[in-house]
Amino acid sequence: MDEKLLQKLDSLLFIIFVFFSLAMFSNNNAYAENRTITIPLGASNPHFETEAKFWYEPPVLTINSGDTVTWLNSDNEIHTVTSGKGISREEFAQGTMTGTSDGYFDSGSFNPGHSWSFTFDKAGTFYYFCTIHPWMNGAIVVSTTIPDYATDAQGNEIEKFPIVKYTQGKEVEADLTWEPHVILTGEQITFIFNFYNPITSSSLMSSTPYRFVIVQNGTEIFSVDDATQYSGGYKYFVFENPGPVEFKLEKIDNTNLSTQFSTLVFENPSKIKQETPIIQPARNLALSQAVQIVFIGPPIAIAIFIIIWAKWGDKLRKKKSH
Ligand SMILES: [Cu+2]
Repeated sequence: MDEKLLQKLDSLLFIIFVFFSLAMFSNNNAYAENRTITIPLGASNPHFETEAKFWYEPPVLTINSGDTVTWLNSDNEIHTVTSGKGISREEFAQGTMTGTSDGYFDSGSFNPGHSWSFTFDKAGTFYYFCTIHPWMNGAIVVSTTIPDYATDAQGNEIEKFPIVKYTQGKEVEADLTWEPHVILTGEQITFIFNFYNPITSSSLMSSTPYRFVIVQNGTEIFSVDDATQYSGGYKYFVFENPGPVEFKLEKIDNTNLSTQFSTLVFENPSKIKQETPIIQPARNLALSQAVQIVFIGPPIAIAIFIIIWAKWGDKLRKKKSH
């Protein structure tokens, strides 16, 4: 092979390599991420002279549902990460020394150099503070991305409804569909199913007994014994909580035959607490900016004036002397 061809092959391989790396990278983004918040040096100091810009850095972190946040204590004091509302600096000045925890999460005390993690599976805005230094405030904003297609509990797209499944020994074919396909909390979902004989493809005789069960996060949340009418049946259900769910059709025809299906339930965006958290800075940054304008502004203006004067003034003077 001549050298030019080899070079072309090389660049082609490189392009393929880059393409696959990018594809893998974007794939990774579809899954839960790990995010870090640092408790900086000086975070325990409630006064303006602390070197910490914020008690928790970043003070407001936006993540996706399923992401894990790790708080790293880089200060030289013990701290906590406790959900709820701490106190403002004004309240601190007035002598208030306790925040109000809401019980969602609590790290307990953790030492300098140590960290604590929490996985957020609920969407919403969650404030937190340090119970030892309650002026330390932070917030996590958890958003949910709702796909426009249904998936199974593992996140694989369900390409066709009804979903066709068989009992273990292929004795019965069970077809299940639900509407709407993407399930949101608080919305009525209609389940429709039919039983068939897989060999003859004909419907099972009418009035086939079955049990319809819904399991969410390992807990049975709905169960009903019924019998089909004209080989099929339907059920309604409203989900209260987001998370993976399993639908089971059991005891088909009073036997141990069963099939199961799975999907994800998403938090209804209309029910998510939408709030833009405002966290006070540790240092009074507004003041220091004002100081910068007063003390740095005029000297810069004077310097610019001198430079212009030196350049143009010189020329003007030369012109006059000619
Ligand atoms: Cu603290």
